[in-house]
Amino acid sequence: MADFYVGKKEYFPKIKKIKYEGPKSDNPLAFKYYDPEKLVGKKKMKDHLRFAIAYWHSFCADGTDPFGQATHVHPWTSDAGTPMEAAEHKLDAAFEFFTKLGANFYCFHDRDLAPEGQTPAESEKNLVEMTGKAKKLQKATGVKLLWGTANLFSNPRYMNGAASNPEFGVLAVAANQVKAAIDATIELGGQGYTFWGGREGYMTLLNTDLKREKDHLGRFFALARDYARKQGFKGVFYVEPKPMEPTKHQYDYDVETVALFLKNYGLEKDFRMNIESNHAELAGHDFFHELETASALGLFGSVDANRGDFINGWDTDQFPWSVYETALAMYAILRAGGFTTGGLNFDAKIRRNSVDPADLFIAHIGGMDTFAIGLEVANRIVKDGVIPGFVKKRYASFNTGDGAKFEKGGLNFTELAKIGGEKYGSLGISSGKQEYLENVLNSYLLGL
Ligand code: XLS
Ligand code: NI
Ligand code: NI
Repeated sequence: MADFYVGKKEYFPKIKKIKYEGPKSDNPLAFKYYDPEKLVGKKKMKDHLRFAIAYWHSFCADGTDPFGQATHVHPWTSDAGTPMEAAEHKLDAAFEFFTKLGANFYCFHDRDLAPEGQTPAESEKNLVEMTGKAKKLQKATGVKLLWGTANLFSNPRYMNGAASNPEFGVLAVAANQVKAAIDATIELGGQGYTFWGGREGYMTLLNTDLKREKDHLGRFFALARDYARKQGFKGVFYVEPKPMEPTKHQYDYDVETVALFLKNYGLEKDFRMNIESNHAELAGHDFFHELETASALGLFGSVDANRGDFINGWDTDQFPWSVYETALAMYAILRAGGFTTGGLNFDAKIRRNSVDPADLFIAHIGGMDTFAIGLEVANRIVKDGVIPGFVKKRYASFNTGDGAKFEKGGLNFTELAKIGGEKYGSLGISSGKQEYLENVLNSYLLGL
């Protein structure tokens, strides 16, 4: 990876390459725990964590919220010029940021990278042009595309959904857009392509044919997959579950719901989950639960790394900060075999009132350190073996004898019930040891 990239203009002139300085450093612009080259188990930290930057939050958002105007005045957007020139400035700023921070990957929506034109053809032309420029910068810096996606929720035409829109024409326009976004992803060597169903859901069932909409969504995914494969796409498709917001109910509700959806429409071989911490919470789960569930179903893929707020019930998209959450998440990820095509994409935004240019760096540094701590703790959980060992022992009665027979399908229900009758009275009562296990986790965390 190039030390850092500076285009025609340096957008963060006061910030140099971010370095690892260790836990004793008080430099807000240094890593305290994320040491990219450090070996954790068999892999380097950077290869375990595969950090990616979300183009939309970091380079397109401007602090606007439903109650107020922009607060982040980015030099790359305020620089005068045509929309395409502005897109180029943004691209320069983004690659300067990726390389100064030392993030090896990024993710984008088509509309983040290139402005929408007057017609689908013009939009595609813009995207092709910007893809060419991004490809050059990827080559110059070594930064890679983790995944691409299409923004099928901002334009008013998608107000009733895109692939689940009640009007066929809108669905077809969405296909036109996704085709171009897939082409761009392939051109940039993207390792994945993501579908997040922003408005694929409903506001009220009074006006909705739920079955037809789901069928359309399933067919749309299958057609997009077939197209991408035909074009030579070797990466993974992700669905990113989220239960609501902006719709009242989103069809990609949570991991279990999406798993069934994928199976119903024959998508389970090509699709995996992109799990976002904040979305898990909105679905009434925690991050650990969603990761474990995906892993149990063989559908773990990638992660949108952020966090919600325990009090607020919306997608606050804050930067990861809870080391408990990241420790458990990394434990689930290690057990799932780690990332292959996926990674940790910071789908997180600095607060509206974080207006110093350095804040974008500080936020990501904090998120990266928080995940580095999580990785170290998860590695200790695995290495020390107390927690996984306890879990293994807890199920030991299924390892031999009738328990093993049951697992292998060697008992019918009458036989099983008969054993139950015989075993009654000789049952062991064993502790679940939750508090003990929580204390063990604490000892790893605090003993770092
Ligand atoms: C919104 C989603 C979105 C996806 C990409 O809540 O997290 O940002 O990650 O479309
Ligand atoms: Ni996301
Ligand atoms: Ni989100």
